[in-house]
Amino acid sequence: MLETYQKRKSDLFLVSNKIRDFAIKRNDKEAKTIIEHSMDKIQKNQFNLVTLGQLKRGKSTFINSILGKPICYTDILPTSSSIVEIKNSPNGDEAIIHFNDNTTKKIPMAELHAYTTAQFNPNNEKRVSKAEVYVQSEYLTGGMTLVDTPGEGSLDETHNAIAYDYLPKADAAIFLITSDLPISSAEYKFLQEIKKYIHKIFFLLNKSDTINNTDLYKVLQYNKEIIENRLGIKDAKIFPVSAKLALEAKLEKNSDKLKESKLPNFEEVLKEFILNEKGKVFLIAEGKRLKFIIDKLRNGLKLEKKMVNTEIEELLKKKKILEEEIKNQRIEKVRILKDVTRMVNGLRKEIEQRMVDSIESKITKNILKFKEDKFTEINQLKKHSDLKQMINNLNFDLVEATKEYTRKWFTDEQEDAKFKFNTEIVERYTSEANQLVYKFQKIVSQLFDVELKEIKEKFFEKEFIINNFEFSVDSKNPFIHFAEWLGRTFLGRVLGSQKKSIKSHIEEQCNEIIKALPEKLTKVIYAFSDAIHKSEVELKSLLSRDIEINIKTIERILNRTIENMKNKTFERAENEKEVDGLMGVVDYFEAELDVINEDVWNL
Ligand SMILES: Nc1nc2c(ncn2[C@@H]2O[C@H](COP(=O)(O)OP(=O)(O)OP(=O)(O)O)[C@@H](O)[C@H]2O)c(=O)[nH]1
Ligand SMILES: [Mg+2]
Repeated sequence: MLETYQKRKSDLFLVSNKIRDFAIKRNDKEAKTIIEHSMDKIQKNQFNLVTLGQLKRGKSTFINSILGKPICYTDILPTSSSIVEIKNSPNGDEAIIHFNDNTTKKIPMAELHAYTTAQFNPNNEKRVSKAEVYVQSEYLTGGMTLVDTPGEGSLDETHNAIAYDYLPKADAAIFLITSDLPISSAEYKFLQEIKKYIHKIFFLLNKSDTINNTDLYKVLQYNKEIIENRLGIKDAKIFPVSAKLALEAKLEKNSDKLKESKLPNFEEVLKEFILNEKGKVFLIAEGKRLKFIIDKLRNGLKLEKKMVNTEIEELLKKKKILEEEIKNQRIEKVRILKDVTRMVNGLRKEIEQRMVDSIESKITKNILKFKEDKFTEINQLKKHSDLKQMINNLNFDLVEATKEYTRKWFTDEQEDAKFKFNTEIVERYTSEANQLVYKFQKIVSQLFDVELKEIKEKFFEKEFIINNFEFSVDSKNPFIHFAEWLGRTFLGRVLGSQKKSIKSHIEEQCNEIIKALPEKLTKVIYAFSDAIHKSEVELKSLLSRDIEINIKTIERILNRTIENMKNKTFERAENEKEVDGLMGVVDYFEAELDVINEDVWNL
């Protein structure tokens, strides 16, 4: 399936390329710009799938197992010391080293380890910033980049920073833990960080060959519980694998061993993900855009054919009429853009105010309820040991609960803002801009007595989100020393008085958080308002572009025809034949595109 998807993508790229050449030949700058933008997107449909984890979990081995060959250096000692980006190459293997001073150097693959490992490049004395490796693999076609990172938790602090710095560039992560150790607190902390940047995380329980199935199951359940309940990653899928066995199996072409490595189970899910979450939706959108360009090109040719058959005096007269309408169009365009600004400003004010107002009902109230629930729980506790256990989790629970309420507050507001922005602004002004475009087309249609296809393109679909929204709560844990104190003194104390001091501690913590909320959330509110403003700018530029493209396309065809006619060698019949020929070419492009679009739907 993945191969078919890659094939469709490259088909789409090839058709785009042909249409672009056509647009260039026709001197159609507007069509050329839209197609190039689209081609750029198809080509750059880059997806960075990054392996992450503490040191020695088998990240590099895993990458090799996926590729089926030993590309990344692996060792029993801390190894990987820089980022290695692995990309597709149809022309065999090669590697490019990037240095801190922005220079690059091509090297044979066999020398990769000399630049990217702590053993052969200690303290990064060669000043490497990253390595790019080109190999052929079905996973890497169509913009997929696999990224190997240095393990987190190395004594060499620079290694840790390298992996952290890469997080904003990652689209999805494969997080490796191992079967022989339950998730550690360092892993937990690293994951909390990763979660802020990366929406999709796959968990691999590597080295499954080192323990028996009963133990494997135990570790799996334990880790799942932590990832889901403590980290709040719902329905976490953890795949037990043995990267080592899988690599051996692929090299030996041993299918039983490959099955034993359990890698194929994960590969299936990974392929499905690449295809569905990234691919299909994207290809459908780009296919639609190309169809839209084809309609535009055909309209232009129809118009040109009519113009060729009109006398020059007549054409000049019509040009005058059009120029008048162009003036009107531009006045209307400015009016639409101004209206958008005014409406969005209003919406932003409304949303900012509402977000401030709802902190009380959506967050503060819930924190107070959390407090009351804890109090009830404490009142019911009968044993010192239960109390102690509860305190151990208290800080964590409070912080997580606050984050949850805040997240809910934010997503509610975001949903609402998105709805209002899309219905009250995007839809309304897209429709106004569309009408303006149609009006012009209609005038042209009537003026030249030619039927033009109405191009119904929804200009803009808005998804504004502030990326990686995360509300942080200070992680200082006042309950830890409290728990210690309790451990030392509970023998001599009465349970009741301990409960009382714990309650007042909770009270204090909750109050502190509630007090800090407005200031902390102001930043979130402004960032959100800013994201809406960015969407406004984007919307205006699209509306303006589409109105202008419509005007300019028709102006260009008209001017070119008039220029041609002034030329002594102008032959009406000759010109008409040429336009007919071009129309045939456009029909052919369309047929080709229809086949691809249908295949994409059926993927
Ligand atoms: N038994 C077993 N050993 C494995 C497996 N995967 C990796 N190893 C071993 O674990 C060690 C570390 O593997 P690497 O791939 O270098 O680990 P890494 O996470 O890339 O390490 P750093 O880059 O230093 O963070 C090597 O000795 C591997 O052979 C596995 O599935 N089973
Ligand atoms: Mg490594």
